[in-house]
Amino acid sequence: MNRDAMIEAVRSEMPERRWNHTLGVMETSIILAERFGADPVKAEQAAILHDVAKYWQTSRMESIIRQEGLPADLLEFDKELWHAPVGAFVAEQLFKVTDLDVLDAIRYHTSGREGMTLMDKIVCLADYMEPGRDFPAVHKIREIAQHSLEKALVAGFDSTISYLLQQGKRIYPLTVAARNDLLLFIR
Ligand code: DGI
Ligand code: FE
Ligand code: FE
Ligand code: FE
Repeated sequence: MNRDAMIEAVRSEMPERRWNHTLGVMETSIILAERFGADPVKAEQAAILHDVAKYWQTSRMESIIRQEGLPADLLEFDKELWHAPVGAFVAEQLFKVTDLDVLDAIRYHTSGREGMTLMDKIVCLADYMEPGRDFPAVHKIREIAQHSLEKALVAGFDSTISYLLQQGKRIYPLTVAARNDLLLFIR
């Protein structure tokens, strides 16, 4: 599917506010790809698709997770995590994306993972710091991202983990693994 058709198809899956967020992630992913030496075309494609399943019904996401053999442990954690692996499935099956860098960047954009690729890092960080985002740590994250992708991502995961702790929620192990691994990377 070409870029314009993909944009229209994804846009129709979400309210305007979420589409504006996606536009922000596209713009920021391109900037970060250029800054840190990744392919901006791939980064933009992952950004376009990253939240494609965000507004799918929980039951629809759950069916895909079960039927398609996506990690079943997700079902025991916050539903907010589900749209990322489901989105990668949709990108592959419906949008016919074959590039593993793009698919994995979608799959891990929420949780992160141990051994994040450059593309994983770019899309995950762009999702945290796109211009429409406004949470206490975002200014600091944008500043750190001027020089370090990994340090900025740690700051992002720190803010998510703090929030989850405050809410008394469970933390998905991949998020802890992602943060631990990034801390080794920057030491
Ligand atoms: O889809 P977006 O809103 O653009 O952002 P996202 O895909 O990064 O989703 C973030 C939400 O997921 C955020 O509200 C926190 C929630 N969440 C719940 N459990 C976890 C989690 N995020 C991470 N990284 N790890 C968790 O265990
Ligand atoms: Fe998301
Ligand atoms: Fe995120
Ligand atoms: Fe997002």
